[in-house]
Amino acid sequence: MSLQKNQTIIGQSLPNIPWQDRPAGCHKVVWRYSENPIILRDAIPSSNSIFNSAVVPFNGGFAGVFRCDSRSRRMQLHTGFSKDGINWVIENDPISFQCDDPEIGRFEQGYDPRVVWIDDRFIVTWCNVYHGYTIGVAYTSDFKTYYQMENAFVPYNRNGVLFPKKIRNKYAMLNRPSDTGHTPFGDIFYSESPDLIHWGCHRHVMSTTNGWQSTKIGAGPVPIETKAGWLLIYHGVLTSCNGFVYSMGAALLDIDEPWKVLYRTTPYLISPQMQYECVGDVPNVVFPCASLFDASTGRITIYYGAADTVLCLAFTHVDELIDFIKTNSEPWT
Ligand code: BMA
Repeated sequence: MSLQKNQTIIGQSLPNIPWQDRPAGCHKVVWRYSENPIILRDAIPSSNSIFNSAVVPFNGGFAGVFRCDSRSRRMQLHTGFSKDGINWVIENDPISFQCDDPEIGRFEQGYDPRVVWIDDRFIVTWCNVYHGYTIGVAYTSDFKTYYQMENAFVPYNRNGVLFPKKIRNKYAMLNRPSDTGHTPFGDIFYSESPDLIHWGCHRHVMSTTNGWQSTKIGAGPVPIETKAGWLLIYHGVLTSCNGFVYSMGAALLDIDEPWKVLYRTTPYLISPQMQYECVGDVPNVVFPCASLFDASTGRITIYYGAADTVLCLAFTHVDELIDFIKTNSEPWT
């Protein structure tokens, strides 16, 4: 892999991105960290499991919002900090959101967070329980105090993922209309908002297709702006005779009108094959919720939950991934 000056990603440099080169003999476009998992299920005293989580560069190191299911199996969000993006200190107490409206601020459960820097603050979105699953929205500047805003949609909705900048002068969010339970369907939609409160102008983005993405799909990490379009890493689900199987794929979306899909992978990038992905509280789950990138070298590091139990890392290079998406985008035959 080349570490020469790269200009494909439109964004910041991150020279201290957590990174491991592709192992000798590996030909995969996305490869796993050899020391996976990076966070074990009982990393804090209160946790049953720590998995689908979101990280961002912060103060020369990294900060994140972590999904920690407690030992009473309540789904909660916790803050974490790290110097290197690999070794994390996660706070034992869950995030306590400040909210002007007690009706909205009465936290029941929350899971699958995403975090993005937009304009002047970090915005957190997550799957929030409010008479059913919907998308919670909050902001913070220091990962100490979090201010909760209105839920983006009425239930049921999951996988709310903001773009890192306004599109058509509006905040833009990918999301996945859903249902009460272990939803056996789901396409990705795009919605816009002038103020992060009122959402509309909904557009259909992608449907399920075949194989690993035949049951439902959902946006993963915050999309990365590139010269080839928005790079979206997403999860897809297959229903096997043994239950759901969650894998990871990627797509390129039009920069100006991101509901237009330019290319998407027919094969998966990672499917559950390692023991820590196949064995856990929910077997056979690879669920990406965050990525870091270093624009000057094109390196991308993906954070994904494995088997609803632990947190893992995988790596790729933007040019190789874009090339892979473009050349593996043919319809299933
Ligand atoms: C989805 C979400 C994810 C989870 C996955 C597999 O519906 O709840 O948090 O990883 O199911 O259980």
